[in-house]
Amino acid sequence: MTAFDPDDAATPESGVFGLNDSSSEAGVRLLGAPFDATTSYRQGAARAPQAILKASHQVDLFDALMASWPGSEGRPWQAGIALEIDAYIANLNAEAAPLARSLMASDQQADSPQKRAGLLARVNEIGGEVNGRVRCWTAEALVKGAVVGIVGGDHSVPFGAFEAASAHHGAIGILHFDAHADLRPAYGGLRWSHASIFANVRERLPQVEAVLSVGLRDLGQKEARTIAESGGRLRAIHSHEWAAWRQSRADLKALVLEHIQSLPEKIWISFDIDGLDPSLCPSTGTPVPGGLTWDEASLWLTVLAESQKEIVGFDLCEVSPGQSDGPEEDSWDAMVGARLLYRLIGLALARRARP
Ligand SMILES: [Mn+2]
Repeated sequence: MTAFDPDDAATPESGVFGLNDSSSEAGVRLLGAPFDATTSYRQGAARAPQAILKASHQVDLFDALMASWPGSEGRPWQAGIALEIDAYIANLNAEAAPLARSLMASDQQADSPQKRAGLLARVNEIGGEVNGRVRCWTAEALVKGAVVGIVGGDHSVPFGAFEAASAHHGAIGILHFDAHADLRPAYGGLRWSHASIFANVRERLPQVEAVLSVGLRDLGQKEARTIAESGGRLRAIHSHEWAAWRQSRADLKALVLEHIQSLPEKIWISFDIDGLDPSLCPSTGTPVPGGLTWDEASLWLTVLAESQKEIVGFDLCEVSPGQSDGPEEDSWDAMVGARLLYRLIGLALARRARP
């Protein structure tokens, strides 16, 4: 058998990034959570883990940007990377998605309150079950010393990972890229909605000492007030503020560093792909104009890599391969997602917990 050549083309049957690492040996463990029942506009994120797996075969395993990061050699694949797509969560999604659809589509006057309450209770129960699966998986991977990442799914899925990471590490901060603040309590009655994940963090996870949300540009009035009244626990860099810095030719790197330095020493990165410009994620569930360019997102990751912060894990959510994505068709959204995923992995490896 010949040695693995990272410059070779990936074989179609190979694992994520063309590797064939088993979960038990891989230094980096990824959980694919194919769940998008709580998306409020268009679905598709449940197909992201599979689409990103396929697109990852096109990613070059050497990354010159990452080669310049301290603690990284630009070759994250050497640590071993394994992606496990949770079939049980896929089954939960198959049950919950039509229930959530009918809740959102139904005529609130025509449907009996009992019927709605029953549907809602079941969808909320399933959301709780997804959280439990993700929490247990993450806790186990952390105990084994692996670098952990969650591949959504919609932005409801990483809540269990936040729980596990904060239980394992104590105080953490979350660096959150998103067009949305996700601070709506029980959006549409859905307690574990993708629009509610940081409302749930705020209420239920006191160990999360700070959340910095970057790229916000679609925000409810109450969400803005929640941020303003959080006493600095919730922070935001709105897309228009970022654009103003960009236009004024401010030193973006210095501004990014200043914000990162103000976060706790241990950081989880929660990346909703719609934080990026929609040209990079045209099929995502709730696209909004504005946002970060690819190179600006890479600047954030570079400053983090150069900082002294520890990255305790990450998630990548709301990538949607799009409606037209047939088995033969490649997805641009998934291609962007796979490349971002590789950089998140490289960052977490460079800034991982030191024993
Ligand atoms: Mn979003």
